[in-house]
Amino acid sequence: MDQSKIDVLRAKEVPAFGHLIDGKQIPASDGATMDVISPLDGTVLTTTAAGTASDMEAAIASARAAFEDGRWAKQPPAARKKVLMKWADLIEANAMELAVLGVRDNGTEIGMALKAEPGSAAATIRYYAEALDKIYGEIAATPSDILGMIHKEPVGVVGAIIPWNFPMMIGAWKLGPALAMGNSVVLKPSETASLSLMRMAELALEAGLPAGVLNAVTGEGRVVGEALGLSMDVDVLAFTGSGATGRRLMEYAARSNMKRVYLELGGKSPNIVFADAPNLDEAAKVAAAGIFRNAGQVCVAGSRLLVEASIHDDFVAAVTKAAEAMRVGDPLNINTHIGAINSKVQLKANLGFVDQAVEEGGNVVTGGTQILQDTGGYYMAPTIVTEVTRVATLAQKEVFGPILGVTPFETEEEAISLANSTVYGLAGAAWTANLGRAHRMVRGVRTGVMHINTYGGADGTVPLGGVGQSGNGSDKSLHAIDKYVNLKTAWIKL
Ligand code: TXE
Repeated sequence: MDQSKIDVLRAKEVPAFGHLIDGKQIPASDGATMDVISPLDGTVLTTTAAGTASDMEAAIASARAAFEDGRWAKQPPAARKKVLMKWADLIEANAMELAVLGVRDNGTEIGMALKAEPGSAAATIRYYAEALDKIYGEIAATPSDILGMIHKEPVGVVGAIIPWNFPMMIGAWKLGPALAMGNSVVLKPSETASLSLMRMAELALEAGLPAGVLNAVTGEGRVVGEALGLSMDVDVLAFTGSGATGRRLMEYAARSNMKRVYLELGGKSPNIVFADAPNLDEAAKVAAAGIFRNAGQVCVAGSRLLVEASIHDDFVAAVTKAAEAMRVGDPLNINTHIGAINSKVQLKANLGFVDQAVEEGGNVVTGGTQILQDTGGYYMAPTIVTEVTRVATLAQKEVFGPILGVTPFETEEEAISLANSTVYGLAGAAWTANLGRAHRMVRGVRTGVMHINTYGGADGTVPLGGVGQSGNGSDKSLHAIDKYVNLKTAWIKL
């Protein structure tokens, strides 16, 4: 990474963003805008359109019209593939510009942002572009006078509601398979991090995606998000965000057209370290990175450290050392390990979790405070709290910040029972050199992704989906395609 190039990009003025509807950038119908506050220094970066319900309805109508006339869905697979491949190339060609824009908006450290945002988004779009002409229907095992065929058809209009922590990556997880299968999409980016995703959507048009196939509307979740959720003309909602909003989306679906709702709702993922881990030093460093990168604003963050009691004190000391060695600060400095907290609201919530942990008997070993106040931005020291009980708030509620709670265990059974004692089930890890134990942990922990002797890094070839209140349906891999197709049976008498 070239610091001077980043510095040039960070000095650029950011233009005001409008919605993207029917291939055009347009303002909100009532002209209203929202300030975009940069978490780096608390200043106003630019404005976006503060969408109204009627803006959202216009975007949905445009997506519906595009779907019905087949301008995308009826293109030959090879043609759709070409456009999506070109889009991936354009994202890559503009990677640094997109990454810097995104970081100024959401605060992720640039090293991670570059890889996880344009890097991963381009790879995801390319993966589904390459896959789309290899997805076949089926012929059923019927009596000889019947032909039973199973077609995979696009569902129609997909509403994709995206959070602020990795807008481009998570956006691509929905857009890639939805567009590859011929659907139209209406995007609703987060109000606190929309810019890079809006720019990425514009690049899709540049790549040749027909107008109307991808529309994007900014604004408050309770206004434009609700209008998307309640629409009679949206067939699928694909969402990543909080449980509270996920619940609302299910209600919206029930109150409107019973659209399919796929939810990825974060977690309270356990990172379980046994005394027989192959390399405890490595485990400590990875445990720190697994919670503190992107300031803990990661759905799969290893936010609960469960440690075998016999190594508890030494291991906590090693994770603390690793955490204290991580540099917190300006996310656009290439030497920064931990960037900014996305918003003032989120920072306040994090600090509230620390207070509550202390009230509940937790011991703050390091961090626990806001730092770098003189920048005007939102920064927090990586925080480790020990003596966190099974039922403590820190063991039960998703924080989505740089706070690690530590709980000791004595036996494998107790580790599994602790791991499974939340309503969530998104990710997790176990560190052990015992092969049998490793497999027992994979089977025993109720979760979508279980790592062994590592944490994070699972790429686009494998699914990411939650169980319990972490959600349903998977992003990534070929399995994600199922969310964006209908199976249609043709039963033919020969
Ligand atoms: O989430 P919201 P927020 C968790 C994390 C975090 C908490 C709050 O614990 O602390 O959620 O974050 C849109 N109808 N995660 O407030 O509100 C909203 O505009 C339709 C975990 O940012 O769920 C945004 O685009 N849409 C997580 C998106 O929902 C609505 C990532 C997410 O915002 C809406 C982010 C409504 N009524 C937060 N209300 C993960 N799983 O990785 C809001 N939205």
